[in-house]
Amino acid sequence: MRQYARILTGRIEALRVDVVVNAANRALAPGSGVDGALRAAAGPELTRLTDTMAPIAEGEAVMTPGFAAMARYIVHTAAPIWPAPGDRAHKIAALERCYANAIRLADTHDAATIAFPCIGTGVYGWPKELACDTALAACAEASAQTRALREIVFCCFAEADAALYRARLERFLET
Ligand code: AR6
Repeated sequence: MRQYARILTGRIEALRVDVVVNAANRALAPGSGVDGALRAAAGPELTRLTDTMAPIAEGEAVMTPGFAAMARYIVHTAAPIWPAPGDRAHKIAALERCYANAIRLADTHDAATIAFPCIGTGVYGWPKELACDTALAACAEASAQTRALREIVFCCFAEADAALYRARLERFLET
């Protein structure tokens, strides 16, 4: 995945990429964090459309246009809520599907670049290390089967999150 991965610190709604991924909820209802920022950037047409697409399953990914946002498309996916009751392995598998399904969907729309936030690590309460390991493993596996995709951006809100991704990506590539 070395040729694919770029780690940066910043706001995901400011990135000019083919696809940005939204850390949504299953109801695709307007929220805070990444979701609030992307909806503000895209404008009201986005929520009018997502209202017709909900609900989605945990780990499912659905695509909309970016509307007024910088990105061409927005992929909406919902992580499990980490502190909610439920099996740990099932939650990890669902977070893996968030990444894998987003990559597959982007690739089938000929996207060359996709940007992910640290899905699940805000309102949904995932431990950052576990969420990072899950993201990297899922993206490495899914990106081995893509046709159009050239770059995966891990867009971290905080510099500490970017440092975590950099350290883990290095270790991940050594194994
Ligand atoms: N750009 C990049 N990263 C951001 C931004 C931004 N503009 N804003 C926050 N982050 P969250 P979740 C980081 O809560 O945990 C919403 O209300 C943030 O610091 O956006 O999957 C939805 O509607 C954190 O590291 O997503 C759902 O109900 C990461 O992005 C629920 O929250 C994810 O934080 C989803 O929770």
